[in-house]
Amino acid sequence: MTLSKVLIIAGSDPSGGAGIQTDIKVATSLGVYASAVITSLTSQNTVNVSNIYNPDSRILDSQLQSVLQDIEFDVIKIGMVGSRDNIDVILKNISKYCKKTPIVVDPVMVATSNDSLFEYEDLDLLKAIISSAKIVTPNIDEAERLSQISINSNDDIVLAAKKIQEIGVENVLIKAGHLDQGEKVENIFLDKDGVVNVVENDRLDKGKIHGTGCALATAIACNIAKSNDITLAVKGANEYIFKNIEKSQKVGSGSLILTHF
Ligand code: PXL
Repeated sequence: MTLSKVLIIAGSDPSGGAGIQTDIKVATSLGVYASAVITSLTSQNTVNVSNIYNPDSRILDSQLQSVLQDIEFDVIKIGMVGSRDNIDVILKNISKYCKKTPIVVDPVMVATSNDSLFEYEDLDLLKAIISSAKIVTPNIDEAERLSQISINSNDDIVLAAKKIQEIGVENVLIKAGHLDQGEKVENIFLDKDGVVNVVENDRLDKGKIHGTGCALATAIACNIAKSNDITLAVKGANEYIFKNIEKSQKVGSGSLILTHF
């Protein structure tokens, strides 16, 4: 059997609930080989983010060159980018080494704890990465920033998804978990043919869970690596996260985390 391989480009969450640590757990539990290049080092736990350190982007550049010159990836997942210089470096390496590789972008802006992980003045550069992606997976706040549409209803979500698609990305999944408190969580998936799908699951009353956005985007990436059917990839990833939310645990005094087992 051929081995599917994902390159994860994301920030580090040393508590292990989000970021690159979670991404590797998701890929491993889905049977996909994970390489991982770190954009940013956060100091955080399940309560908050207390510090962010972005290493010199030349380190990111040389790490990306090292892995991309050697390994042919089936898919790339991009999460927290860290800095403007990092975005430039990511764009340069993608256009040099992986023009045809499907890319999943989770446009990380704010942590579960509400701490900021992104400088909004870099939005235009982030859009340049999104324009080359197969799918982008914003939550409601990120979708509002990317579309400049204020979202108060499911109709607004569809409008925002269409506006985000105009950036150039093929597919848009807007995670609607926080929009209302109905019995179902209804995520809106706009595919490249303009079809709007509702990807739903029962709402679980678990409280705050850290890292679900990172895990969902990585699960989508892994499913793309294995089959390349984007709709099945999104639905399968949604189910994976739902099952893991049911089993979520407390490891510290703040948010719950997904264990992936
Ligand atoms: O869930 C967003 C996210 C992404 N990347 C890193 C994070 C977080 C949230 O805390 O720490 C590194």
